[in-house]
Amino acid sequence: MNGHGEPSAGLLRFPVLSLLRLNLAGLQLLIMCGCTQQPSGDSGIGGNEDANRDIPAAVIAARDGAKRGGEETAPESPAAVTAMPFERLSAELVPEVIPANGSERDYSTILESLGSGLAAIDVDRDGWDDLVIAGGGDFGNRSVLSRPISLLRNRSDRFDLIAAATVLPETELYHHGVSAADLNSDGFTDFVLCGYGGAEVYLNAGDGTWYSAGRLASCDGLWCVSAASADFSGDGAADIFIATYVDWSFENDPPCYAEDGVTRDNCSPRLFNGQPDQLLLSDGQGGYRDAADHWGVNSHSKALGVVAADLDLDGDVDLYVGNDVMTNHLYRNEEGRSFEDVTVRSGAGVSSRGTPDASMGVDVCDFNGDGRPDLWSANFEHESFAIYRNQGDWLFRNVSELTGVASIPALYVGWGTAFQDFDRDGDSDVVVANGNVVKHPAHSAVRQRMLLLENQNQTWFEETGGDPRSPFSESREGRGLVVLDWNHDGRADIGISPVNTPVELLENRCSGESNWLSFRLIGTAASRHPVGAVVELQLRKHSMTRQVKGGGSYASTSSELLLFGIPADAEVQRLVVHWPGGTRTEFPVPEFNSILTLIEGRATATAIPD
Ligand SMILES: [Ca+2]
Ligand SMILES: [Ca+2]
Ligand SMILES: [Ca+2]
Ligand SMILES: [Ca+2]
Repeated sequence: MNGHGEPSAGLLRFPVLSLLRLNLAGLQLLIMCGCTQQPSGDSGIGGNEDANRDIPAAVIAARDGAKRGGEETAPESPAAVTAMPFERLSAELVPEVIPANGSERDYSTILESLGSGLAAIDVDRDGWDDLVIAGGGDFGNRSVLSRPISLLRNRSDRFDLIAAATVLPETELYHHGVSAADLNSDGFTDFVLCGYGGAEVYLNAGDGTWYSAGRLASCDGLWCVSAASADFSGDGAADIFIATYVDWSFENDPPCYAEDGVTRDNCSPRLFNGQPDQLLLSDGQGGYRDAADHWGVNSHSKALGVVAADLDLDGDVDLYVGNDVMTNHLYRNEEGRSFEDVTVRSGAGVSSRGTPDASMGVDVCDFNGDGRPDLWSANFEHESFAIYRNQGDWLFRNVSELTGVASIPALYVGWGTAFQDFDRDGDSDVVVANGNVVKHPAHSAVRQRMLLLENQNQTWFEETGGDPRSPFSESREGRGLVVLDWNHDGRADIGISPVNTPVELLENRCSGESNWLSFRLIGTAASRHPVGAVVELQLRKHSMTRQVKGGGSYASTSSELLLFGIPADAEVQRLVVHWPGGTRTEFPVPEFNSILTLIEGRATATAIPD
């Protein structure tokens, strides 16, 4: 603790403060390159006034406000940017899988409002990310039923639908979340299935099949939605945090109505009590110890999304939990012994008005390139999506207005979401899948379009939709969302699992001269899937960082690969990984446009074959 100043440099695993000495004045924008305007990477940070010529005036205003150090003022919206070209893969390439919620049974329960997610998992380690898709659920006679999980195997040029019964045991859960992680550190990715009434662990047998390791006992009877796995205790074994929702059941199912007062509709979570979130600490032998009470994360909140990452870069993994209609929670890991609830003093729990938002999907990313991980929350209609800039020392400033995020029309109910540099200009953009929670909304649509917000100069987010040919212009009941590079072209693609319509793979077709690097990290002293590890690419005048995260999005898990877009004129001078626990490994600078495995303590990187 050192007051409200900068974090103690001695605690940090890499020199954030040096990264903070960024002068945003020099970010240049080059010509249109097929996706959007491309700022230069390496010449960009620290430049001259000529560089201002092509920068939208509003961005300069925001930047100059920040430079003055006085009260920042929100810039006006810059001119519209070119939509990024994404194409939905055809049904020939992505066989039909339809997650469902049972809404056609007309029970109109709140259970129907959540939908379900998916995970990008390389199930058999052939190098290609596959898709594990939650099936959702159905209703019997005032009873809750499961639907099967689906697997789409990536054959490098198409996906094949694998019959679920041939690769994994059936679940009895009406389920939402697929939270992927290597839970037993054998190199093959496992997952936790979160559902109404519990959470079930599926372990990967290593041959493309899974077996059930049973339900997590402490979650029995709870409505589990999302999970995040990471080594919270620092003993090398992957632990699990489970986000739980409310106490609805058919015995606690008050009738709710649409605005006309007559038509039945799904109830609001405000009518129900929140349930206690769960923390399971691994004993390294396949067993788990309930630690939610002792670690101080047993909040009876109405949690939907969770992301685990090292937010203060001190070597342990912290937690951000998105709660519906309640304050979000931010937990600081106290050296692997417990969590401290720093929500109130951090400012990361509420809107810019100080009110709780209805948060669904959450993510972490250093959007402004200062080296510190920032927070993102996709919220409800009549609220703003929220971006919280990490100021250091566990202070997070809500900069939704300052970054243009608050300018997005407040019509959207946001769920699955992820940061990623989709246009490979060196900064992280953000995508959100949207859809309503009720069947008869009064002021907005049931089906909603997705939002792709392009990061401009690490200062401002501009919505890039609007092209009627884009899959982003189509409306869906959006829920689950993952990012993966399905075809290894270095362009980050998007997988989505809407409610009651087919899963889609949106392929990124951005063109341009930029380069890319993609990394899979393997811990040795740190846990094998090293959540909290930071890859740092040092360019001539600044660094780019990406962190391995646990959980994130909504009920979904994106690819474990960290994909960097690298502007065409950028030159990578060093590649350093900062591992959880505080060690670092420097690797030789790799050839551009490759996928590499980086192992803690080894000096060489290994190419992942394609
Ligand atoms: Ca495993
Ligand atoms: Ca930490
Ligand atoms: Ca970008
Ligand atoms: Ca791609």
